Amino acid sequence: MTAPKIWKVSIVGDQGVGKTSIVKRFVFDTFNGESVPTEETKVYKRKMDGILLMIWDVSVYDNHVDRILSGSKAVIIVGDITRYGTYETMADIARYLNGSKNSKIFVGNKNDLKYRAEFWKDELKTLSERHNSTYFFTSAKTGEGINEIFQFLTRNLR
Ligand SMILES: Nc1nc2c(ncn2[C@@H]2O[C@H](COP(=O)(O)OP(=O)(O)OP(=O)(O)O)[C@@H](O)[C@H]2O)c(=O)[nH]1
Ligand SMILES: [Mg+2]
Repeated sequence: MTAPKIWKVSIVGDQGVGKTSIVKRFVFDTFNGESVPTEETKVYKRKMDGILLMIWDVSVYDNHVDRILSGSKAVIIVGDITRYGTYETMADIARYLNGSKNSKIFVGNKNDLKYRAEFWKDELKTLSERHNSTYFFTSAKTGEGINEIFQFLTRNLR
Protein backbone atom coordinates (compact mmCIF):
# COMPACT_ATOMS: atom_id res chain seq x y z
CA MET A 1 0.00 0.00 0.00
CA THR A 2 1.30 3.45 -0.81
CA ALA A 3 1.08 6.21 1.78
CA PRO A 4 -1.62 8.77 1.06
CA LYS A 5 -0.45 12.03 -0.37
CA ILE A 6 -1.07 14.97 1.92
CA TRP A 7 -0.69 18.46 0.53
CA LYS A 8 -0.79 21.77 2.30
CA VAL A 9 -2.40 24.53 0.28
CA SER A 10 -2.70 28.08 1.63
CA ILE A 11 -5.32 30.62 0.64
CA VAL A 12 -4.41 34.27 1.08
CA GLY A 13 -5.63 37.72 0.05
CA ASP A 14 -7.10 40.95 1.34
CA GLN A 15 -9.79 41.14 3.97
CA GLY A 16 -13.25 40.14 2.78
CA VAL A 17 -12.27 38.86 -0.67
CA GLY A 18 -14.01 35.55 0.07
CA LYS A 19 -11.21 33.22 1.20
CA THR A 20 -13.31 31.49 3.85
CA SER A 21 -16.32 31.36 1.54
CA ILE A 22 -14.26 29.67 -1.17
CA VAL A 23 -12.92 27.07 1.26
CA LYS A 24 -16.36 26.39 2.74
CA ARG A 25 -17.88 26.05 -0.72
CA PHE A 26 -15.18 23.56 -1.64
CA VAL A 27 -15.25 21.55 1.61
CA PHE A 28 -18.94 21.67 2.64
CA ASP A 29 -20.62 22.91 -0.57
CA THR A 30 -22.33 25.70 1.37
CA PHE A 31 -22.46 29.49 1.19
CA ASN A 32 -23.97 31.89 3.68
CA GLY A 33 -23.76 35.57 2.89
CA GLU A 34 -22.53 36.42 6.38
CA SER A 35 -19.31 38.30 6.86
CA VAL A 36 -17.36 36.95 9.81
CA PRO A 37 -13.70 38.01 9.69
CA THR A 38 -11.31 35.11 10.18
CA GLU A 39 -9.33 36.09 13.25
CA GLU A 40 -7.16 33.00 13.39
CA THR A 41 -5.84 30.86 10.60
CA LYS A 42 -7.85 27.67 10.33
CA VAL A 43 -7.19 24.42 8.50
CA TYR A 44 -9.86 22.54 6.50
CA LYS A 45 -9.53 19.16 4.81
CA ARG A 46 -10.89 17.52 1.71
CA LYS A 47 -9.71 14.59 -0.33
CA MET A 48 -9.57 14.99 -4.09
CA ASP A 49 -8.05 12.78 -6.78
CA GLY A 50 -6.53 10.60 -4.04
CA ILE A 51 -4.78 13.55 -2.40
CA LEU A 52 -5.68 14.82 1.06
CA LEU A 53 -5.72 18.60 0.78
CA MET A 54 -5.03 20.49 4.01
CA ILE A 55 -6.32 23.94 3.18
CA TRP A 56 -5.01 26.77 5.36
CA ASP A 57 -7.45 29.68 5.46
CA VAL A 58 -4.89 32.31 6.41
CA SER A 59 -6.10 35.14 8.65
CA VAL A 60 -5.10 38.64 7.58
CA TYR A 61 -4.20 39.15 11.26
CA ASP A 62 -1.77 36.24 11.31
CA ASN A 63 1.73 37.31 12.21
CA HIS A 64 3.30 34.02 11.25
CA VAL A 65 2.99 34.27 7.52
CA ASP A 66 6.33 32.63 6.83
CA ARG A 67 5.49 29.63 8.95
CA ILE A 68 2.11 29.35 7.32
CA LEU A 69 3.35 29.49 3.79
CA SER A 70 6.39 27.30 4.31
CA GLY A 71 5.69 23.80 3.12
CA SER A 72 2.67 24.87 1.11
CA LYS A 73 2.47 23.00 -2.15
CA ALA A 74 0.55 25.91 -3.58
CA VAL A 75 -0.69 29.32 -2.55
CA ILE A 76 -4.05 30.49 -3.82
CA ILE A 77 -3.99 34.29 -4.02
CA VAL A 78 -7.50 35.71 -4.04
CA GLY A 79 -8.91 39.10 -4.96
CA ASP A 80 -12.46 40.48 -5.04
CA ILE A 81 -13.12 41.60 -8.63
CA THR A 82 -15.37 44.42 -7.39
CA ARG A 83 -12.46 46.09 -5.50
CA TYR A 84 -9.35 47.12 -7.44
CA GLY A 85 -7.32 47.50 -4.25
CA THR A 86 -7.58 43.77 -3.66
CA TYR A 87 -5.86 43.21 -7.01
CA GLU A 88 -2.98 45.41 -5.91
CA THR A 89 -2.71 43.29 -2.78
CA MET A 90 -2.60 40.14 -4.92
CA ALA A 91 0.34 41.62 -6.82
CA ASP A 92 2.08 42.57 -3.56
CA ILE A 93 1.63 39.09 -2.10
CA ALA A 94 2.89 37.43 -5.28
CA ARG A 95 5.96 39.66 -5.26
CA TYR A 96 6.54 38.86 -1.60
CA LEU A 97 6.36 35.14 -2.33
CA ASN A 98 8.63 35.34 -5.34
CA GLY A 99 11.52 32.99 -5.01
CA SER A 100 9.65 30.63 -2.71
CA LYS A 101 9.00 27.18 -4.09
CA ASN A 102 5.23 27.16 -3.79
CA SER A 103 3.15 27.42 -6.93
CA LYS A 104 0.90 30.44 -7.10
CA ILE A 105 -2.63 30.41 -8.44
CA PHE A 106 -4.53 33.66 -8.92
CA VAL A 107 -8.26 33.84 -8.28
CA GLY A 108 -10.72 36.64 -9.06
CA ASN A 109 -13.66 35.91 -6.75
CA LYS A 110 -17.25 37.25 -6.66
CA ASN A 111 -17.70 36.62 -10.35
CA ASP A 112 -21.47 36.69 -9.81
CA LEU A 113 -20.93 40.47 -9.42
CA LYS A 114 -18.98 40.87 -12.65
CA TYR A 115 -21.14 43.80 -13.77
CA ARG A 116 -19.36 45.67 -10.94
CA ALA A 117 -15.89 44.43 -11.80
CA GLU A 118 -13.01 46.86 -11.23
CA PHE A 119 -10.45 44.42 -12.62
CA TRP A 120 -10.80 41.59 -15.06
CA LYS A 121 -9.00 39.18 -17.38
CA ASP A 122 -6.32 41.58 -18.58
CA GLU A 123 -5.08 42.24 -15.07
CA LEU A 124 -5.17 38.62 -13.96
CA LYS A 125 -3.52 37.50 -17.17
CA THR A 126 -0.69 39.99 -16.69
CA LEU A 127 -0.18 38.93 -13.10
CA SER A 128 -0.28 35.20 -13.75
CA GLU A 129 2.06 35.46 -16.75
CA ARG A 130 4.51 37.44 -14.66
CA HIS A 131 4.61 34.54 -12.20
CA ASN A 132 4.42 31.69 -14.76
CA SER A 133 1.09 30.74 -13.37
CA THR A 134 -2.58 30.65 -14.12
CA TYR A 135 -5.80 32.32 -13.00
CA PHE A 136 -9.42 31.46 -12.40
CA PHE A 137 -12.63 33.38 -11.91
CA THR A 138 -14.82 32.02 -9.15
CA SER A 139 -17.98 32.69 -7.23
CA ALA A 140 -18.24 31.14 -3.80
CA LYS A 141 -21.88 32.21 -3.96
CA THR A 142 -22.84 30.18 -7.04
CA GLY A 143 -19.99 27.66 -6.84
CA GLU A 144 -18.63 28.64 -10.25
CA GLY A 145 -14.97 27.78 -10.73
CA ILE A 146 -14.33 26.55 -7.17
CA ASN A 147 -13.68 22.85 -7.82
CA GLU A 148 -11.68 23.84 -10.89
CA ILE A 149 -9.03 25.58 -8.79
CA PHE A 150 -8.36 22.49 -6.70
CA GLN A 151 -8.66 20.15 -9.67
CA PHE A 152 -6.03 22.20 -11.44
CA LEU A 153 -3.74 21.78 -8.44
CA THR A 154 -4.20 18.03 -8.04
CA ARG A 155 -3.79 17.41 -11.76
CA ASN A 156 -0.92 19.74 -12.48
CA LEU A 157 1.29 19.61 -9.40
CA ARG A 158 3.24 16.57 -8.31
N1 LIG B 1 -21.60 38.02 -4.03
C1 LIG B 1 -20.60 37.31 -3.50
N2 LIG B 1 -20.26 37.51 -2.21
C2 LIG B 1 -19.25 36.77 -1.71
C3 LIG B 1 -18.55 35.81 -2.49
N3 LIG B 1 -17.59 35.25 -1.72
C4 LIG B 1 -17.70 35.83 -0.51
N4 LIG B 1 -18.68 36.75 -0.50
C5 LIG B 1 -19.09 37.60 0.62
O1 LIG B 1 -18.02 38.48 0.94
C6 LIG B 1 -17.92 38.67 2.35
C7 LIG B 1 -16.55 38.24 2.84
O2 LIG B 1 -16.39 36.84 2.63
P1 LIG B 1 -15.39 35.96 3.49
O3 LIG B 1 -15.42 34.59 2.95
O4 LIG B 1 -15.64 36.14 4.94
O5 LIG B 1 -14.01 36.68 3.10
P2 LIG B 1 -12.58 36.43 3.74
O6 LIG B 1 -11.58 36.68 2.67
O7 LIG B 1 -12.53 35.11 4.41
O8 LIG B 1 -12.51 37.60 4.82
P3 LIG B 1 -11.52 37.73 6.10
O9 LIG B 1 -11.52 36.43 6.83
O10 LIG B 1 -12.09 38.84 6.91
O11 LIG B 1 -10.16 38.11 5.56
C8 LIG B 1 -19.05 37.83 2.96
O12 LIG B 1 -20.18 38.67 3.17
C9 LIG B 1 -19.33 36.81 1.89
O13 LIG B 1 -20.66 36.33 1.93
C10 LIG B 1 -18.95 35.62 -3.85
O14 LIG B 1 -18.40 34.82 -4.61
N5 LIG B 1 -19.98 36.42 -4.29
MG1 LIG C 1 -12.13 34.55 6.30
